[in-house]
Amino acid sequence: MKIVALLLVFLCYFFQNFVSAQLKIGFYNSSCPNAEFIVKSIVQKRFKNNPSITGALLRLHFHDCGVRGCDASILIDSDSSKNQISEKDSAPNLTVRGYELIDEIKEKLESICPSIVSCSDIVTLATRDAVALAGGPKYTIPTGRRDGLVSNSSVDLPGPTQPVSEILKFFRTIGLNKFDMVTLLGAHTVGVAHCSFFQSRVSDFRGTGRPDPTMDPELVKKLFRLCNTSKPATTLNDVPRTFLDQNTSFIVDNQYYNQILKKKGILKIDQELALDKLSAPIVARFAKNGNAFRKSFAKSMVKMGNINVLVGDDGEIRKNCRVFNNPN
Ligand code: HEM
Ligand SMILES: *[C@@H]1O[C@H](CO)[C@@H](O)[C@H](O)[C@H]1NC(C)=O
Ligand SMILES: *[C@@H]1O[C@H](CO)[C@@H](O)[C@H](O)[C@H]1NC(C)=O
Ligand SMILES: *[C@@H]1O[C@H](CO)[C@@H](O)[C@H](O)[C@H]1NC(C)=O
Ligand SMILES: *[C@@H]1O[C@H](CO)[C@@H](O)[C@H](O)[C@H]1NC(C)=O
Ligand SMILES: CC(=O)N[C@H]1CO[C@H](CO)[C@@H](O)[C@@H]1O
Repeated sequence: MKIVALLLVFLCYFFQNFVSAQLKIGFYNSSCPNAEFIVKSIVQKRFKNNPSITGALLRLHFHDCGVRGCDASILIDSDSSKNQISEKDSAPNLTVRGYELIDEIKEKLESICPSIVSCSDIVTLATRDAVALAGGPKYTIPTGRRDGLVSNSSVDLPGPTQPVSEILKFFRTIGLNKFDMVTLLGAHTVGVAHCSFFQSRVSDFRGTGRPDPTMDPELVKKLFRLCNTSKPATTLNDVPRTFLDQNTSFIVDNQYYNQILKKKGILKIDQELALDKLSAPIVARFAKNGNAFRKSFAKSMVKMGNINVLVGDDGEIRKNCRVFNNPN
């Protein structure tokens, strides 16, 4: 009897450890009860001043989760003294923004519950809150992510001129399917793109000397004028930019799908999504049915936020999101 009881206690102990080593809704309920509230209030304050933060966070979150999983690897600063180039300084991460907001939230959380809330959870929660503020779906998201110990500049995110089938291959490698792909590209319902990513579509498309025939001619004219500036840009951030969703540019809604059906996709991949037979039926459905998009978006965002997360004793809880606790 005694042995059986002991065994049971032992098993329960193991089971509990196993169960706790995963993401949970309200992971910080007792360790930092105000964590989610604090994230939300700081995002709210920023959103009031500058609603473009939703686009910034959505892209930041995707670029984090799309490389090594959602582990805040994108937040690490390069260390030039040691010649260490981190993920944020790799080519696909150019113009990713929102880092200072994450710093602000982290600083506040460290002051009330030091070393408890991970940077990867902050990015995930802040993105969730910014989506809701921009009129998108509200959803609960499990927490308990831990921060990674590696940030490498050799990053393999696909570019905007790759065909839908190639983009889909990438999504599959990170555990997402075709529906997730079409849904998550709907994040281009907010945010901006710089001329460097679409200029060839409006001037010299694939060496033809003409614009991309799949773009609305009025939009071609507008973007041509926008990008044909005489001012030389010194950094990529000086390059002119335009809204990815030309109609409801600050609202997380299904207008993106309606715009691409009107040939008003900005990036090649946006337009291709409406044209490729792999994705066109889903695009048509979301364009008609805003509610279907909202439900799908919440679901796929939760799924994206779960990619290769570190839990339990893996990784660490960074004190400063830009540096590892023990850099070397
Ligand atoms: C793999 C397919 C994707 C490609 C090729 C792609 C490509 C791009 C490019 C080239 C830009 C413009 C960047 C700039 O000019 O600064 C952009 C912006 C953006 N992307 Fe994507 N993207 C993809 C998937 C996603 C996903 C899955 C999300 C989020 C769930 C996302 C969210 C955004 C947002 C919100 C912006 C605007 C950023 C801002 O306002 O600063 N993208 N994307
Ligand atoms: C935290 O609280 C919420 C709301 O009361 C509850 O749904 C959730 O299960 C709790 N999570 C944990 C890990 O205690
Ligand atoms: C970064 O990635 C490259 C290519 O995959 C690899 O050769 C290199 O060792 C990695 N660096 C670190 C610090 O992990
Ligand atoms: C581009 O801009 C320059 C001046 O900045 C102007 O002279 C030129 O005509 C423009 N090109 C076109 C095709 O509009
Ligand atoms: C812009 O979006 C609104 C609201 O979603 C829609 O009713 C309208 O038709 C759209 N306008 C254009 C020009 O696409
Ligand atoms: C190579 C490069 O220009 N990387 C940029 C990546 O993003 C950071 C933060 O915005 C920039 O400071 C880097 O210059």
